[in-house]
Amino acid sequence: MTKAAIATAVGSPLEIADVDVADPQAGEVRLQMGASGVCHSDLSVVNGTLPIALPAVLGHEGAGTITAVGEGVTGLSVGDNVVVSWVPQCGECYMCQHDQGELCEVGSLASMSGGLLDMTSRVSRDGSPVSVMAASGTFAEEIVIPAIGAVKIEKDIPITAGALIGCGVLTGFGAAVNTASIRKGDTVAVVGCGGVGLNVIQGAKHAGAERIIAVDMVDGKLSTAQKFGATDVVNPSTDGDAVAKVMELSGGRGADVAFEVIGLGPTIEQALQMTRRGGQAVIVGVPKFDVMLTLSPAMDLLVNEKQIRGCWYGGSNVHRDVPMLSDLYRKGEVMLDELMSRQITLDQVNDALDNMGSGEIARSVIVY
Ligand code: PAD
Ligand code: ZN
Repeated sequence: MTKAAIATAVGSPLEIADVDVADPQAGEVRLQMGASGVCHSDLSVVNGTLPIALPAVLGHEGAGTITAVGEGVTGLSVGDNVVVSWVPQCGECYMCQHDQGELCEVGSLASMSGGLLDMTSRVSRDGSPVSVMAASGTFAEEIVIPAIGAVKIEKDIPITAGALIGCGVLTGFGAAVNTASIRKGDTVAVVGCGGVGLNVIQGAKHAGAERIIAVDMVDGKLSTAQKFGATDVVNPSTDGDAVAKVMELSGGRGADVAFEVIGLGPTIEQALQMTRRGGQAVIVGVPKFDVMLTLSPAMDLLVNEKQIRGCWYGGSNVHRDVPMLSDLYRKGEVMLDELMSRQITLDQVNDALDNMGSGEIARSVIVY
């Protein structure tokens, strides 16, 4: 028996329950979870923004230790610490071969299926199957995942830091470093400075951005943003219109790159409006699936030659980027411990979801 946090219906708190986790099949590994961050995408399942098959074990940002390996698994052994990739990446399909591992043809199907690569889950409760979020379901003491979704990290990386790499860091840092084309000296705007947005900020700094304008409705988030590299802050609830403020701070031209890291139609449009002519708007936040945008192809895309880029999982090749981020952490060039505002137990996960918006919390991290 394994304790897990299960979403049973949209709008209901997660149930903490005992589940059975079957042995790993061929190409799978079993993990004793070490830690799991609580990401806004988990909340998006609970509030219905992100539809997945329920009941499901939530959680997709985690790291743990391998306790069993299935048949045919190579390169991973019992005792290894691994980061869980919420898009398993095979390295061999068309997308992986074209440096778009985040869209892996094998892994992304699994990731949306509620199961593993064969689209079935290893988790059951009282004999009935329970789905897992994003081919993982890290809100559980033990999980089974595809081996191609397990990325080994060295033992000097704290397991909590490894967990945070798994979603927020890969996504945010990758949005700035992989998806956007930030040039040295650029001005960027980051709309939404939660767990993912803070990583966009540190990624933009790493990529050479000179001015980083952080936009958020909560002052506490903005002071954290400054610690991660924001040079200017805008709180639209007290400072006025975010677009006007960013225009003013960028000499009337707009940001070279503007990131939306919330997942709302109006703020995505704001990000596009605050992007300079010829610049890029990078959309990271995940809105409801029926949200549509208003934009003028003639003005926005042609006359003003703006680019809109979607960013899934930070455009990350996890097998390349997890070791790269671990190295940067070792060298003190990426902040991971500072992202963890508080450590909680699995039983406190509903509380963490409720407190997501609070100014003090960048990330709550479940430690098992
Ligand atoms: P979070 O809740 O920690 O942060 C969201 C931030 O936005 C908070 O600081 C809010 O205060 C702020 N905010 C909310 N409304 C506004 C507003 N109108 N104007 C300005 N600021 C506002 O979330 P997170 O950082 O964990 O996730 C952010 C989004 O990124 C969310 O939509 C999540 O689902 C998405 C995500 N996308 C991917 C991907 O692959 N694209 C991966 C992981 C998460
Ligand atoms: Zn996430």
